[in-house]
Amino acid sequence: MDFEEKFSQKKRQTRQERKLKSLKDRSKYKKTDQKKIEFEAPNSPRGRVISVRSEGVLVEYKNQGILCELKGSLKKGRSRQKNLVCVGDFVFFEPHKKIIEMVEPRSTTLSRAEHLRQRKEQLIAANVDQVLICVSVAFPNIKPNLIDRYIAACLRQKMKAVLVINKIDLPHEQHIDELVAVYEQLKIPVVKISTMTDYGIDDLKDIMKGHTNVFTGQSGVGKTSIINKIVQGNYRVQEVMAKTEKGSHTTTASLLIPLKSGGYCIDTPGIKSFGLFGLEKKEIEPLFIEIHKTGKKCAFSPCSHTHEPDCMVKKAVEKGKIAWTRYNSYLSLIEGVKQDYE
Ligand SMILES: Nc1nc2c(ncn2[C@@H]2O[C@H](COP(=O)(O)OP(=O)(O)O)[C@@H](O)[C@H]2O)c(=O)[nH]1
Ligand SMILES: [Mg+2]
Ligand SMILES: [Zn+2]
Repeated sequence: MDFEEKFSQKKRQTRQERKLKSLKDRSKYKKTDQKKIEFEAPNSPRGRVISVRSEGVLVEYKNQGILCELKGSLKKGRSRQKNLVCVGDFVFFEPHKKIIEMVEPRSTTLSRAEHLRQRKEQLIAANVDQVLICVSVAFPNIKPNLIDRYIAACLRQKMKAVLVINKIDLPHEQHIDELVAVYEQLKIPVVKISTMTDYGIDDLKDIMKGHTNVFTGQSGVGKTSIINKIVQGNYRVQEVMAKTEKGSHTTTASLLIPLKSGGYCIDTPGIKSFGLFGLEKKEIEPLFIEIHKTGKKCAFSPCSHTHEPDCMVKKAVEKGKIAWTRYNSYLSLIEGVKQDYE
């Protein structure tokens, strides 16, 4: 076979490969199409929920905010959710009566449960692809347990997690670098910022670009202040009360705000606790990727990494290879499930 022949054979091959690939791609499209038509979209306009208020549901449609009511029959349906509609939802509404007829199936949800026994799930935001887990170096202090629960929730829903460490301008006692190393090892992007000095704000803007981002974290960490910086907005920031050094809840309802660079961000009220709704014991370990990986080498299988002998996870924690804060967070979820299911 001379060079010419070889060359044309190669060309044919790649052409065939390409054809095969496009065929495969097309079948993929078909699947998603099928997924999309699993629900029957009404002929009415489709908007996105900006905020849920006591007066009604504010829906964005063609750059306008329309205050809608929820259709009565939607309210009657049995639901495992405490709230039927939440920020980020895509909804179909009747434009004259301004009534929401249908909530589009959600691609992702950020939700919480007060505790695992709670029957209803509280939806925080829907159709979000990136969760910005906000903490501050001081006032309030960092709670690794809360960070890890958010990360677990992100993995469960296949949303991206980003750790945002705010108030870097303040003197801080906590070992921030250690914390950063723990999460960077887990391949979670970490950004250190300050809304006071603007440190890191541009990096955060880049990370947010094109995504539907939700800001979560304790009250007082600076979520609303960060959003004000990013969108040059003027949303109400809380005053820190001198006595308790804790803020009052200023952000009372979640709010969806469009970004100039494309995408959205959602502000949420601070929460005190974050439980994963309907979490089962067997789900927990894979949500802690380093524990899951190390756990494959344990003597017992399955190993809960709590009391079993020759547990490689416990050994790794003792050696400092797995952060004890992460192990603690894992234990706290296991403990929570135990109380409720055993
Ligand atoms: N020192 C410092 N204070 C900040 C920073 N960002 C926000 N704050 C303050 O933190 C408090 C809480 O802010 P807020 O945005 O309401 O927090 P949220 O409850 O998470 O929305 C306010 O008093 C802000 O002025 C920062 O980068 N550095
Ligand atoms: Mg706020
Ligand atoms: Zn083990």
